[in-house]
Amino acid sequence: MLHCGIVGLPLSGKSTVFNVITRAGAEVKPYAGGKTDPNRAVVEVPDARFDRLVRVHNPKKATPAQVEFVDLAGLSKGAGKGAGLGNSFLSFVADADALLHVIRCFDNMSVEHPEGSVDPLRDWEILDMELIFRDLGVVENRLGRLSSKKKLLPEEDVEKGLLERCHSCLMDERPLRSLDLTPDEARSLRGFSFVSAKPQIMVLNMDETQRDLSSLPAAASIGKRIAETDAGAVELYGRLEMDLMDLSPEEAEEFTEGLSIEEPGRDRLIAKAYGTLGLISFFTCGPDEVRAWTLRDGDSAVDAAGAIHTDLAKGFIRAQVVSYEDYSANGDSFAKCRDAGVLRLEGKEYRVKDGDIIEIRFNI
Ligand SMILES: Nc1nc2c(ncn2[C@@H]2O[C@H](COP(=O)(O)OP(=O)(O)O)[C@@H](O)[C@H]2O)c(=O)[nH]1
Ligand SMILES: [Mg+2]
Repeated sequence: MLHCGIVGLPLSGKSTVFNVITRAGAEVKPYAGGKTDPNRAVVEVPDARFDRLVRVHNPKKATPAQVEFVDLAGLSKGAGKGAGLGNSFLSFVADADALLHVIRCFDNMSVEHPEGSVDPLRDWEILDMELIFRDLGVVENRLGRLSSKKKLLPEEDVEKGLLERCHSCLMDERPLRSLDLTPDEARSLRGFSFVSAKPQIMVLNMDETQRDLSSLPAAASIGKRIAETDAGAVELYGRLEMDLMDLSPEEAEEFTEGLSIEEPGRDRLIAKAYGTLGLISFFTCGPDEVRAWTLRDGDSAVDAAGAIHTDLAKGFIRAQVVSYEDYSANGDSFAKCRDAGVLRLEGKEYRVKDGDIIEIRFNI
């Protein structure tokens, strides 16, 4: 299952945000240190299309798309060069498919700040730089190895060129996510698990005394930074939303009066995570099960088969595909879609689209 790692400085509210998203009740505490095992929890992704498919097919089993969230230990300055918990922390980050980066905006005197003051922009940069340092280490290591070889294979030559591009990007203090890579190039770099290449969402963790972004310290520069970044940004009242989970809707309304909360932070974050993280869903429908499966945008029909079962990927012949819109407009039936000429037979290379209804033909 794809999973989203929650990163940030110690005491930025990572476990709080984790609880808001997962309702898992992880420990939240006003001091840093202690437990370093990550908290993990799986959440269902809200999707109206899925809900409708379940109503129509009334299957024995309904399995919505799921994403796992992992609450990682805090990252401190120097981690990218191996200081402190650096290495073990970064190996967890490298495992994640995407990152939710929590930035402390709340100004709560009783919670210490590892850098001594509340400064969202500085914290944003600290974390970005740690990720960049870590990747730089990986790139230099591999480039060193390649250059010590007498003769490079053609594919190693291509790899070297690509890694040199990565190197100059990182030396400019830019994350690898900002590189303009072809899907093939991106795929060939996947094995390195570059942490600065991972899709990232910034979570601005605010206090209920802060009405919106404009009441933050250095609001203008934060706004500018958000506009410049390729990462999405979500404003969240972390602690407030966590406390709201225990209240009735009426009580909750009283609490949130005057704050710019339209939709619960939980739904906003999950939807945003799914979209910004470049995830898409395809569906399989039948009387036994209606299921939403998660892929990365850009994945192929074989990846879709592999998500269902490795055997389906191995014995893949063709995929029968119809878009959700065509499917629902044609009686929610493959037979009717075929009659209407909207059912397609696609090969291995087909790039799956969000909302595709798919049936894999395979032979093993
Ligand atoms: N005032 C306020 N306090 C918060 C907020 N989010 C977290 N905290 C407090 O900050 C402390 C650290 O939170 P925690 O989620 O454990 O941070 P972590 O170390 O990043 O996992 C706890 O005492 C939280 O109650 C917030 O939005 N507002
Ligand atoms: Mg924590």
